[in-house]
Amino acid sequence: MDPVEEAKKLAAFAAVDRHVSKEHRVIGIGSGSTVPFVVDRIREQGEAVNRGRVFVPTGFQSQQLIVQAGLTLGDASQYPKIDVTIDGADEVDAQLNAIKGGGACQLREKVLAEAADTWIMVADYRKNSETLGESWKQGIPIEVAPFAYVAVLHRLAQLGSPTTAEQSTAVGAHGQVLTLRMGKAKAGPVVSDNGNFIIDAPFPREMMQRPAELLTKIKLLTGVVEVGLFCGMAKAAYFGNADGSVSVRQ
Ligand code: ABF
Repeated sequence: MDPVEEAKKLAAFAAVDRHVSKEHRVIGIGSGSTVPFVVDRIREQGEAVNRGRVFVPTGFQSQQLIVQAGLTLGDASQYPKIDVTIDGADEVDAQLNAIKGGGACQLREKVLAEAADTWIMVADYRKNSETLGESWKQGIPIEVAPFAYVAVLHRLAQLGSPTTAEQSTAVGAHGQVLTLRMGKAKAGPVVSDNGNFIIDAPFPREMMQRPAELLTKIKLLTGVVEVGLFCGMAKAAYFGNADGSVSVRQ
């Protein structure tokens, strides 16, 4: 197996082994390419245990995963309280703050993170950072109401998100600029599972060092539905390493 895939698997297996026990009845399943390993490991706990469980997805991809694994699908509207949710991340810092939403699922991911007694992140070693914005360079994913996207872009620029490559490089934002996320063929914007658009907003390095402050500022902009900054929410993050070990941050 490719070393990065192996690292994802190690993290997912370790997190399930430590945090998903027989008593857990309602389980949140996150999005991304690490989460299939979470579902694999949960299946390995056996049919008898899984028969009494309900699995709540963070989006269409995880819904498919749950169905294909033969597990029972639930909906967030039925389960405001979840025992444990396990999800991926785009980047995690030393204080367990995270950037999420590279897959445009951050709204449902945050609802399931907040609903969970225990919220755990799983990722490969590339996501393990000291400060947010070191390895995830495209900016903070922000879900916005389509009607308001131009107004929100304007307000994000006023907040300090760079709009030119020169400005971006000067503030330590890797030359990335404030962008409305477009689909692969660039024929139109990416649309989330909730019918909204996604803006990717890089910020100066010094603002990224205080993610909770930045989250509050962005969240207050009218038209913003949810921000892909998850601050102070996780009980632990599991990182699979290239040498076959797992690092746990808690
Ligand atoms: C979701 O999937 C996200 O919030 C994040 O964007 C992504 C992580 O994916 P992967 O596990 O593929 O790195 O959890």
